[in-house]
Amino acid sequence: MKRKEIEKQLKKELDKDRFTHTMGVMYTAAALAMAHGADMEQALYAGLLHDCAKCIPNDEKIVLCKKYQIPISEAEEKSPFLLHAKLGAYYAEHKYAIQDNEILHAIKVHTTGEPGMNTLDKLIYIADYIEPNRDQAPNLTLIRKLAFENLDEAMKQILSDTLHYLQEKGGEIDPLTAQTYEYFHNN
Ligand code: DGI
Ligand code: FE
Ligand code: FE
Repeated sequence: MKRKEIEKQLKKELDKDRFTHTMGVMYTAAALAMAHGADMEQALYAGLLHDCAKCIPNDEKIVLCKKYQIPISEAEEKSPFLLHAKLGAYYAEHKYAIQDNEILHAIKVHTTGEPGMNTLDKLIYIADYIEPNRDQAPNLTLIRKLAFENLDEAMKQILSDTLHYLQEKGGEIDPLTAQTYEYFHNN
C-alpha cells in the first residue's frame, strides 16, 4: 500500500496520541536516515507502521498471535504488550502489503532491540524513543543529539536508561532487551 493510504487507515485504528506519536516516529526516522545516509523510504514506512498493532487489547494480542502462529516467548506471556512489535510486523506484511523484509524486521525488533541490529533497525528503535512528542525519559536532550551523531552511542544510552527504568519499576526484563544491552556495551 502507498504511504498516504496506510496513514489514512492508521488514523482510524490508533487512538489520537498514538497516531501523533506514529507520525513523529515516521518523520524522525526519515531525518535520522538523512543524517546517516540510510534509505529514507524504508525509514518512513517502518516508522509509520511500527506501532500499528499497539491499540489492540492485550488479551486479544495473545489470541491473534496464536491464530497467526506467531510464537509467544515467556517474557511476552508475562508482558503481552510486548507482542505489539511481532504482531505489528505481521500486519505490516499481511494487511498493509509490505514486502520489504528489512522494514518488517525493523518493526519486529522495535521494542526490545536485538543483537546485531542493522542500521534501519536502529533508526526505528531510536526514533521511537526520541520523537518530539516524547517527554518522560531522562537524558532526552543528550540522546536526541547523540542520535544524529552516532547511532551506536545513542543505542547504548537508551538501553542503559531502559534497563534502569525497568529495574526501578519492577518490569519483567525480556532476555532480548538484556542481550541487546550486552551487545552494544561489549562491542
Ligand atoms: O510502543 P511505544 O510505547 O511507542 O514504544 P516501545 O514499543 O519501545 O515500548 C516502550 C516500552 O517498552 C517502555 O515502557 C519500555 C518497555 N520495554 C522495553 N524493553 C522491555 C520493556 N518492557 C518490559 N517489560 N520488558 C522489556 O524487556
Ligand atoms: Fe512500540
Ligand atoms: Fe512507538
